[in-house]
Amino acid sequence: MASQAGAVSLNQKQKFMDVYTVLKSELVKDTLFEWTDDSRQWVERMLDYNVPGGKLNRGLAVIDSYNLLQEGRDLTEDELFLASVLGWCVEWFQAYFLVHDDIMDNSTTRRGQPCWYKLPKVGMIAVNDGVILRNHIPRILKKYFRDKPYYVNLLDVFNEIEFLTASGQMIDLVTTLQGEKDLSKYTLDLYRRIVLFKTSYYSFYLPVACALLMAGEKLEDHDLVKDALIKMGEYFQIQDDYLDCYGAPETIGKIGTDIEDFKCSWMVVKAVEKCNEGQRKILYENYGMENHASVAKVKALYNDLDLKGVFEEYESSVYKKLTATIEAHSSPAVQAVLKSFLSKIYKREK
Ligand code: DMA
Ligand code: MG
Ligand code: MG
Ligand code: MG
Repeated sequence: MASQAGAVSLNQKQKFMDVYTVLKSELVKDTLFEWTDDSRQWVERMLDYNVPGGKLNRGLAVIDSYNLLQEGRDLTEDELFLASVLGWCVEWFQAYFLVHDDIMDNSTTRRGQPCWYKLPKVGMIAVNDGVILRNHIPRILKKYFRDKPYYVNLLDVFNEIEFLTASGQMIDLVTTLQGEKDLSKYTLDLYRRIVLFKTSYYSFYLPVACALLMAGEKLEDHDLVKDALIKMGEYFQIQDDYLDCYGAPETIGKIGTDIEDFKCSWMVVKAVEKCNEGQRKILYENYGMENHASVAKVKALYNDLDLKGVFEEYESSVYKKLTATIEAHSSPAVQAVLKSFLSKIYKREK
């Protein structure tokens, strides 16, 4: 059962999906609430639409990391099930943030289908659905982990990372408030601060933190692992920003909105850094505009500045740096966890 770093078999994915089905059917029978056929159907449809349709990287990373931390020892069925449950908690967490993120970013598609709030029957009910998604996590954790010595630590890590992620979303959104529409505030420092909080903690640190807790470890003893994961999170969000502009919507499953939304994206940070006076004027006049012509002008400017080339250079240099950081790590198991993450995202196209 111990798998190669980075390799998740189809069988493993299917087993993981089976756990989703179990969790879903338990949640719609949760005796704390008085269910009707309608409410049960709503939640079931909402979960199927928003929880399992992504790449499942974060969820599977919990199992993969736990596995690697056991250094080749085969997992028991019980361990595999519990690690899968934690993996799904991370996926539920992500679904909650994405449902709200798409409303706030005014997005149209996600994972190759309309965003949940875009469905005519859903609309702003999606706000409450997000809250329900978030509240499913403590329901699941209580059922499976209440007697574990690390139960309170699990609850705590989800709470703290929710706080950090929501704070990151806040600065991501608040910096776009138009006012004087000042692009000069969009520096690499501001960018890093947004990304650290909105993406790195939940996407990279949370899955490994879950695995560490389940393995009986104290999170305070793993600050170096956390640092390495957070650096990878920054690389991951830079890829997300690059793909927002240059990714194929059929592949990434979503249509980019960063230019229209006046986002502090890595692309615009680099553009501000590289442009001359004339180009700066074009950028200021067209960034953050809804119309196609303005978006096209910004994209043409990105091409003129060769941001594709800048990105490719960044990608190969960050890969080398991350590899060196990982290899400096003392524990082979931890190295394997980190390498597995890096290999999954390096040169990703979706
Ligand atoms: C993603 O930022 C961050 C969270 C917490 C969902 P984003 O808006 O760039 O993500 P996406 O491109 O997937 O909408
Ligand atoms: Mg978004
Ligand atoms: Mg967003
Ligand atoms: Mg994005």
